[in-house]
Amino acid sequence: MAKRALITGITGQDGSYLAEHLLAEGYEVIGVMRRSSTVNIERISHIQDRLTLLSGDLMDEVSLINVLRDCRPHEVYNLAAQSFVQASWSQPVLTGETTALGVTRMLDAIRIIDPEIRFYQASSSEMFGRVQAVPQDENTPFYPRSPYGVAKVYGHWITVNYRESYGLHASSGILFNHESPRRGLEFVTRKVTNGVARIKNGLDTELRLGNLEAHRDWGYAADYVRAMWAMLQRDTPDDFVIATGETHSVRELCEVAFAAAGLNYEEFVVVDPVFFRPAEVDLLVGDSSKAHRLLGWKCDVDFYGLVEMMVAADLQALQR
Ligand code: NAP
Ligand code: F7E
Repeated sequence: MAKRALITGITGQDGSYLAEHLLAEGYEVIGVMRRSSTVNIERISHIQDRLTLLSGDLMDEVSLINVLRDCRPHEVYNLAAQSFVQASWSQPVLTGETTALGVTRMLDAIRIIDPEIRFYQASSSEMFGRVQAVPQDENTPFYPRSPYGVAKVYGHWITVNYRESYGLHASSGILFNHESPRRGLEFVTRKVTNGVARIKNGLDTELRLGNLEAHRDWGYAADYVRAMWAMLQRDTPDDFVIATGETHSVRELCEVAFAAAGLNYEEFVVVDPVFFRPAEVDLLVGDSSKAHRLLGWKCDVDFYGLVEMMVAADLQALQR
């Protein structure tokens, strides 16, 4: 009998790649979608006929209980969240309700329906914020710098707490930034690669960005979802840092992305204070040696391969 996996956030970047990965592993895949006034399945339309899509919302515990009761999954991947850091300052309470308390709602729903369900929580390197060590690993203390980071710290610790309190098979993946051609347009990598494609095609003449000196450890989303799955295949639940181990600045991102289209970023990038944040995370770089050792995980695509892939995809999309 095929194993059943349930994914919250299936319409998002990671949800789409994880669904592809689980289908390839022979799973029956159920996706939870919140109601919206328009259909929002662009990222999963190519696999839609192989998925079961059910209605549910992290704000509404009864909807989660009903979904679990109806489909009785073996594994739950909680990817849903208000995931845009900048928006978390303008909607801090909504971010807390979804990104923090939503985790407790799902964990309680699991306890009620079937405590044997294995659970994955999408934790984040934003929890490290003002970093207390370089590089960051599973033992680095948290110091979040945004309402989003604070909410993710809650989600992480409630996952650990339900594991310790109730013996749930609950794991937390502390994932560093991961990107792809399916990344939302508001995140800096996609904003830059889409901007490059628009400038190359004469649709824009400049690209307005915020802090060019922030450093991130950027990997490829399709590599990272393999780690999520691997965590739930272990006998023992645990926490893992998933990262490339390399850090690059937003400025370098611009340099590489514009160069991939034969352009010089200095001629097009304009620094605009509107895109600066009230508090910044200056430097992230992860140490995933625990994941290498215990999950056999490593990434296949590096920063340069990732940026070139995203620029090529955005150029192709505009040509279409
Ligand atoms: P994303 O593209 O923004 O997707 C977020 C998903 O959450 C969407 O499917 C969204 O649905 C859904 N969602 C939002 N609020 C919801 C609610 N109240 N109820 C049900 N679903 C809701 O994010 P992503 O990049 O795939 O990231 C996946 C997860 O990993 C998130 O939890 C994020 O915080 C975390 N994370 C991401 C990264 C990264 O670099 N990508 C790194 C570390 C952790 P709609 O389509 O309806 O909006
Ligand atoms: O910003 C700087 C910005 O919005 C990266 C989410 O997936 O990863 C993501 O969060 C950096 C920041 O991602 C612009 O100030 C400069 O330093 O692409 P971002 P993020 O905030 O790191 C973590 C791991 C998550 O968990 C989150 O869910 O880029 N930056 N200029 C800019 N950022 C944006 N968005 N737009 C700019 O114009």
